[in-house]
Amino acid sequence: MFIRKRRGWEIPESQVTPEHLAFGRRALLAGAAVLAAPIPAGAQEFNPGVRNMRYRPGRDITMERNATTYNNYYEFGTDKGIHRTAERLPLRPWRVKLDGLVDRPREYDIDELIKTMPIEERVYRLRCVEAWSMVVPWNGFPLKALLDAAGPQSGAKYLRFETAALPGVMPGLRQSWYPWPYVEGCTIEEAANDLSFMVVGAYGKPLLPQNGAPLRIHQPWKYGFKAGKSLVRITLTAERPKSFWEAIQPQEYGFWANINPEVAHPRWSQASERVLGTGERVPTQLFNGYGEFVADLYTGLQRERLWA
Ligand SMILES: Nc1nc2c(c(=O)[nH]1)N[C@H]1C(S)=C(S)[C@@H](COP(=O)(O)O)O[C@H]1N2
Ligand SMILES: [Mo]
Repeated sequence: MFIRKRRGWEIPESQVTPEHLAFGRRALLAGAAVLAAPIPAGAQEFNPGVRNMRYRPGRDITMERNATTYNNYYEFGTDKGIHRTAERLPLRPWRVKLDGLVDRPREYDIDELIKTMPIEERVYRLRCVEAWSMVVPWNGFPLKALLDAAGPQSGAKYLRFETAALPGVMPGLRQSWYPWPYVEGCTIEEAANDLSFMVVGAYGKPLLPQNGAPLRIHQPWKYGFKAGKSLVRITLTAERPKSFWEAIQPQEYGFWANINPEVAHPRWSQASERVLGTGERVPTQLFNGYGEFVADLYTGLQRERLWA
């Protein structure tokens, strides 16, 4: 018989207390601290969804500690250790605007949005343009479900993703030479591809600020910088949006930014990647190994600069 192990967030409070008592005084104090700590918004009833087995990472899942302490989130600072600073991000209330060329523009409360979307778990690889990578079990919903709710109009060709810019809590915004807010984009065909995933959790728990809480996108066949964190607005447009990195350094970072080991960054090779937490270097795969699902999107676009 398969006995499903209860995970931490599923244990009712009534069972937690005796458990801590059994471990003695130190554990009791730790337990008391946990019970007294404010419960993160949305955490009480977080639904991690069921793992979608269609997408297999072919590698071990990265340790949660690595995925949550080695981050790129320039609004909080340009080094990888921004997780402490990112705790300042106020996650509730949080509103996400869906507008532009859609039949049903709407401003969602994040918890309303999560309740109405089909939540599942996807174990995806993430490959940063800086040549490191990780494998994360994300919880979220297909972007396609949100598109369907919005009703794209026939003129809608692109999606523009705008992320939060809160000067009071994001020290990085003082670096005023950067074109804040962080904006990303993709075509409507890419957005409708089943791999395009809106992330609200990771490792079965609500997403942490450093990973882009409460809502970020992930398109695993593209370099990580396409994955806008802490989204506040999604706009359907007729024109191709200009992304943050494209605005800063167009020779190095393009709109499409599909992963290709044979196309080097102007300053380094993309042939291999360092796997976080393992000390391993592995070859990078075309489309990060997701070609069977996405290569079709790019037929007839050979004249475009498809690779970062
Ligand atoms: N708003 C915002 N989103 C962002 C970034 C950022 O600096 N700001 N960095 C990007 C980059 S370069 C990467 S590799 C991924 C990293 O996601 P992770 O920290 O969850 O691994 O987030 C992307 N999304
Ligand atoms: Mo990145």
